[in-house]
Amino acid sequence: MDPNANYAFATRAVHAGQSPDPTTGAITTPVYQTSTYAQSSPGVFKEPYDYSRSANPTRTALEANLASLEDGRYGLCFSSGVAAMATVLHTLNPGDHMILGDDVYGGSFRLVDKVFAKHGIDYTTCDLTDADAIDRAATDKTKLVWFETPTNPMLRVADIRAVAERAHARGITVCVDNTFASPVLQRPLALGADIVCHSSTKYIGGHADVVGGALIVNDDGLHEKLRFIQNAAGAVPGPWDCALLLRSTKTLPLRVERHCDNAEKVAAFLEGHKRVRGVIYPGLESHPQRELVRRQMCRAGGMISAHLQGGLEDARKFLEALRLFTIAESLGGVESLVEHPAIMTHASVPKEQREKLGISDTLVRFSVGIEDPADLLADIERALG
Ligand code: P1T
Repeated sequence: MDPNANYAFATRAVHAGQSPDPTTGAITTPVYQTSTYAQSSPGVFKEPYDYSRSANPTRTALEANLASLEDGRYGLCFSSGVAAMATVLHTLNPGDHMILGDDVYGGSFRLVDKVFAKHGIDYTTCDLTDADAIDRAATDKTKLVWFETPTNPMLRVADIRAVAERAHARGITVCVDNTFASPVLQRPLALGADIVCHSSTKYIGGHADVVGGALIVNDDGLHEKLRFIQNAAGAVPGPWDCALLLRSTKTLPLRVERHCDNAEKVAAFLEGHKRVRGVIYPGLESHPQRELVRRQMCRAGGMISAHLQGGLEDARKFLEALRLFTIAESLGGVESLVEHPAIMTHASVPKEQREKLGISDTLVRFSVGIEDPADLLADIERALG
């Protein structure tokens, strides 16, 4: 790969961060299964490799690859998505305040509410589909705004550029969790965000076999701070997981296109079904931020939420009756999954907050895989029946 060429996304997905191994010419980046590295004299080593918590060549390749896909300068990889988030939160000091999107993954909310709040980080949750909410929630102590778009599980969409403008006017750092969109569909750094976060467990990994996280930034100072915490707090991924993720990113654009194709069909089918009360999918004309979705995302992604008719028992029966969609937490893999946010992924969000957001007993969330769409539709049709 020519380091000076301006390659397109799909080319960078295959090649960025990776070149034939200098010792053997191996095409695939080796799994550097080592915890440490020989030093020729104390403190003399092949920079930056002195110890694998600080740096490992397989991780270096993945970090460069993800940075390239997010149009960023620096990538940092972690052992999970919440470990990546914790690293950002560690940049805050006791007494600081943060704004948290009101609809985020339950585990992200729990990390702020149950772990960092205890260490003196104050927070306010906000519906950031209205960027002016920043002006209402910010105080002179606010240092960070953290949000997802599209959100988990209500698939609401925030205007990244507008939020970043409001936040930057007050000197607030902006972090976008881009897990649901993936860098194929949306690049938050180009829209003004300072940090992009991923649970690489999801679309980036794509095969339900790795738990991982990533941060991508452009700013040198921010990168240094996060790199310091990555090493000091130590939530790093092992080289095998990095190798699996490097394999996965090569097919990321192909997979995400197919997830979108299939989700469009499933959403349209659900929207026309009498047993479904409402469908939330950013690609439907009925989505309240459809115009913004067109502006900000290439396509609408593979996630769908739907309110079913009836009550909790009807939702439970539907989920149990599905045969291709497996009931499981997580998303973004090649296989279709389905889950019940109120009982599963968002159980740690207080009931009143869930009700306010619309995470009811009849809400189900689909992660549409890359199977044949006719089989997926037949499965849903039969289970609804
Ligand atoms: O599970 P982990 O890799 O730690 O990632 C946490 C996380 C962060 N951000 C978003 C938007 C997420 O959806 C998640 C994890 N979510 C699920 C497991 C789920 O089923 O929603």
